[in-house]
Amino acid sequence: MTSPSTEYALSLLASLADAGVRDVVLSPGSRSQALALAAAEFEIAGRLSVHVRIDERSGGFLALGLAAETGVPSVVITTSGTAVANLHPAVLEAHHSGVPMIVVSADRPSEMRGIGSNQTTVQPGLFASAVGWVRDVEAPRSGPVDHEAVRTLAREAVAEALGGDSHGALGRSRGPVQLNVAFREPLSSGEQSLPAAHPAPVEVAPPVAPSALEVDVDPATLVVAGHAAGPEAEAAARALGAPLVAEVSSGARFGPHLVSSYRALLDDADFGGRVRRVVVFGHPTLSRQIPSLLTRDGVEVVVVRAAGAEAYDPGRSARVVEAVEVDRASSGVGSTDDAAHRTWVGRWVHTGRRLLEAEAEAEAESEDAADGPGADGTAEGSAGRTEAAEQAEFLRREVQLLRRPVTRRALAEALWRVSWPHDRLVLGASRLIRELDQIVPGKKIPVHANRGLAGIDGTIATATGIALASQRDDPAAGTTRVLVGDLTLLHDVGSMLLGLGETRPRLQVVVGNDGGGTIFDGLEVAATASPEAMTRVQFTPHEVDLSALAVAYGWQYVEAATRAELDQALVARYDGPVLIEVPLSR
Ligand SMILES: Cc1ncc(C[n+]2csc(CCOP(=O)(O)OP(=O)(O)O)c2C)c(N)n1
Ligand SMILES: [Mg+2]
Repeated sequence: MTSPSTEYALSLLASLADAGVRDVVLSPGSRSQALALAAAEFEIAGRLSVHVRIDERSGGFLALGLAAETGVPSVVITTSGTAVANLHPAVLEAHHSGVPMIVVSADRPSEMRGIGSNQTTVQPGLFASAVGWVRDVEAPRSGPVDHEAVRTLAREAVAEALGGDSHGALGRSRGPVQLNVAFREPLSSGEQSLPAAHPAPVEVAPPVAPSALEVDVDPATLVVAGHAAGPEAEAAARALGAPLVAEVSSGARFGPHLVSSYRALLDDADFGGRVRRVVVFGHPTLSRQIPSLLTRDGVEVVVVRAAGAEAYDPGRSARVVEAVEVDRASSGVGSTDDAAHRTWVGRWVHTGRRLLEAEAEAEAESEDAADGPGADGTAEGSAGRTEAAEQAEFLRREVQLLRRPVTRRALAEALWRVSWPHDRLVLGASRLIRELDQIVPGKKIPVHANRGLAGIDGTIATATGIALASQRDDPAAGTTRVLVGDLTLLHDVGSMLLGLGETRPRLQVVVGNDGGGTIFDGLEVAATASPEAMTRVQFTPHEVDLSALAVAYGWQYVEAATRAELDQALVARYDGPVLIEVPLSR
């Protein structure tokens, strides 16, 4: 005889799978045993992928990464008590970045709540406004389970996570939802008979004609593509004849209107100072120049509603719209091909490019100087040298370059250079994502970053989810590389734990190790505060042996101290995940 708990769990997972769910992440626990054991059976039957993690915090971010890659809500199952609360960081990130996720939290039945029962707290509502939909399901009782009711509930959960209502219309942002399910003893039974599959994926489509704002091509307009803006931003910039400022994780960092070195240009009265209108896509978070431009008097702001709970509107004055449609006809100048528009865009693009080249040259020169006299081959002058001598000199210089220690700039460039559209790049919060944002040229690479709340938590788990989903779903998928600082790695080091039987991701974790959080060295207060205090409470130094961590978790480990070693490490073939440590100076 199967228990009501197991019957219910089987019905729920069958319904979720039928509704389109593909990934279930779970952690061990007693109250949730019926769900976990049922999930294992569905995996054997090939109807769900199951991922097991000991730490729910890792599990939550893994679910986030899986959903970010697939676009399909992932399910994360926990037992009762603090286990549920460990999902909170991932749930918040999913809420703010608009990633669909279904939390299924197992709970005590109502008669055991509020009386100090072991491992029992108030679970419905635990995530407050971060979940758009919460249901508290009474413990299943003996007698046949009402499959139709369970199916309706599961479909509603999936639709709500996808931002739709039960009629399939897109009503609000995608994000996390919570299904709290009580279970009474017996908590499960070993016997499992799976309901037949009736696949009918829930589809949530935007309204047929999204209400679009018509904008004409004047006045002087800039398109800003923040995180996850997508290719629409690039298309809009071209249609408007506007320069495009696209953050590195925007998904819009390409095309003829892309502007390099945008921070310097936005600070310049001749460029940023002339902007009269900004059209924002996605969620910009990486510079102070963008919010400052959007809050300036005399700048009209149009925000195209992005994924995530809140529209980005730093000046609280933006026109928030579903989409923009460019109206060329109503423009006084008639077309974006006219000279005025070509000049406006051309100046931004060319000046940005020149600035970037100048910065790169300045950095190369200062490194040459650091290498000592004669290092750049110019000290003796080249006149009168034989061809052979010149060639030898050239080779010597190349070798010297490759032996140089890795700078943040070199690290950012190397990572961007080796990544291609079939790869995935995941960027942790802090300095290194900003380094890439400042220097890398346009290229169509799928870049992910948890920019909803820009936490340094859960980055390894998120990247693992992206790697696992991409290598399963896309036969041509390449390597997932995640770039993190040392504190970001250490914060989520528990996510390196892959239990026996778990799929090992094709993942390179590249850690720029500068011994602490160097981003805080750039705080204004660092100029006046006591250096000891700054080091102790902000930089937070450590001397963790990262190679030993890799060994402990059964990962491969490579130290890449020079540029040659880094280039090699990034393109080498590994069997499973690898930790690539790049020493950086503070
Ligand atoms: C969960 C969380 N805690 C704290 C912070 C604040 N924070 C931002 S960056 C950072 C330091 C990151 O250091 P590291 O990863 O070594 O990068 P670095 O700046 O040294 O390159 C901290 C603690 C945060 N963003 N998220
Ligand atoms: Mg650091």
